Amino acid sequence: MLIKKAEIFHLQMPLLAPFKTSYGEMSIKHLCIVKLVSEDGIEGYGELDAFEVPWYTEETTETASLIIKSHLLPQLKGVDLQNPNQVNTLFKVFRGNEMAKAAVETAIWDMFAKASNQPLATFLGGSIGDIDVGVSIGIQESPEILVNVVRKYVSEGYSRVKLKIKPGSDVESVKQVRATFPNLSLMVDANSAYTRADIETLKKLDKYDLAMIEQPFGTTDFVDHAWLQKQIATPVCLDENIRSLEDVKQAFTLQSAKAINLKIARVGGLAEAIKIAEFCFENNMLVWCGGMYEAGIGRAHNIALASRAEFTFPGDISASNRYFHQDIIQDEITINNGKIATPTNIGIGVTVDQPVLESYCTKREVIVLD
Ligand code: OSB
Ligand code: MG
Repeated sequence: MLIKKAEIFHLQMPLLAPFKTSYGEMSIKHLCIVKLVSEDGIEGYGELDAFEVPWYTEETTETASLIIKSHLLPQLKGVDLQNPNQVNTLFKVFRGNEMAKAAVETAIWDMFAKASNQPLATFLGGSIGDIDVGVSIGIQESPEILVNVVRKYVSEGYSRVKLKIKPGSDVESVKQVRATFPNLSLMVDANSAYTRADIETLKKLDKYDLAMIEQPFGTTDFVDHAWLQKQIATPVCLDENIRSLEDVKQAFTLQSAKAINLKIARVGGLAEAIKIAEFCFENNMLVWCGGMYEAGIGRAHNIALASRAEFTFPGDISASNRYFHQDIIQDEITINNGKIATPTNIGIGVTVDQPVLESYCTKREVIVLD
């Protein structure tokens, strides 16, 4: 498969409600849609899920789109791809920039799935059926407001709830949510807001039967996370730390975590994500699909990945109506009994709504590879 043309759509999509984490608040999601076209006219779509501000990882929408244009697309010029796994290897000559790599690599998986006339889910080794999904809830003004927000999502059918926490907005919130929903599958995500000095708070959180505590400590730390995991029964889950299979092996060997939040964008694409899922499964680490406030293309890639058998814990994958007034795909993704159905059409299985895409578009670039 020879890639002949790329289009990058730069989008700004206002969120229905601002999302607050220990890093700060986001009210507009900046993203890019990467459309690739092969010599034979096959089209593939990928989503660049960096953010406007580099607080989650170093990349931003702007830096990543520059890397795509200046380095990743030129690397594909004249290469007759035989297999989508080749892309990960071709991009390994460039360090980091995982989100930029994933945006292009996922589009190529879409093209290969279409070329083989299969839905992406089965092409990736998953299956057509229903996947379990949960919701990630930002930091709220008070525990009482939080309880009401949780109630709304539980009534919509989400089968697991993740609460964002930070120092000062943690134990009391969890206590009240747990008291109101004694049987809810509940977890917390600190986005790296704690240190060893907070051990007493973390031990208090350990008492609320949480499914896991995500990324309490530093984004490159494996040692302190291992120190914490020895003292609490709640599984530690790593998110920001995990950029490759090597990072997962490090976490496993040092016993820094029992669970991995796997995001396609954070590990440079689907080939690396599948290797990580396989490693976790073989080594009894829980692996589940994380989210990046994706629009419809990124969500479709997540659904396809999460349809693999390793994914037994509900992913941070939401319905179309969760983040935006209107999504960029024609297909409506809905939650039924805590589940989302895998699309059955070939490739990512969803269709871009071009007028809606253009309504969010602030810049469009066309790159011809010849
Ligand atoms: O830490 O998992 C995270 C969103 C943006 C950046 C980081 C994270 C998140 C989420 C939201 O938790 C997950 C989602 O609903 O897409
Ligand atoms: Mg997280």
